[in-house]
Amino acid sequence: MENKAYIGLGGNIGDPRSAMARALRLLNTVKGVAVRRVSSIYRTPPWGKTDQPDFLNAAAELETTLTPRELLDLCLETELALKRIRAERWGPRIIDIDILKFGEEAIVEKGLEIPHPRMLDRAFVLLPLAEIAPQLDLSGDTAHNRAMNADKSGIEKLAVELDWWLQ
Ligand code: GSY
Repeated sequence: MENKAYIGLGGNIGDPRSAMARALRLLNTVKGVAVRRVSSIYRTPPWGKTDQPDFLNAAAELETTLTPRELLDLCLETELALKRIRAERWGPRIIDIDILKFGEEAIVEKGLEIPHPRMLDRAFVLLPLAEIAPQLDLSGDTAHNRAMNADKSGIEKLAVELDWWLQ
């Protein structure tokens, strides 16, 4: 069965724009996964550990026949393929790929929580997500409303696109 899933992408080391584009290309090559919509890129101040470079963030809509766990494994494999090393928990990273929503599923398992438990208070997730799915329900309110009410200080929508389909 096809499900609609939303992922958040981000990074703040090296060339995060290129890493996010490569990640989407890799995901799109997998049988049972199709990238349907991709947001603009946002430059966002670091959240949590603040003494690190700004991040670039984006969101994408996927259609998939994978299970949530299979999609999670695929996201982790894709991070590894892009040489992500999981070092410091809130520290700098080449690429981060998080499942934000997966159909109407609510899952709390070891290593897999959907909807993403921390997205509602993070403008760097909500802004790109609301751009591609304004009416998406996020715990009883739309992504659009959640993004409108989020603290957007320091966030800038970039004029350049995430040209993920280009080689
Ligand atoms: O949770 C994803 C990694 N991350 C980010 C991020 O993607 N963007 C911003 N602005 N801050 C972040 N802090 C962490 S950890």
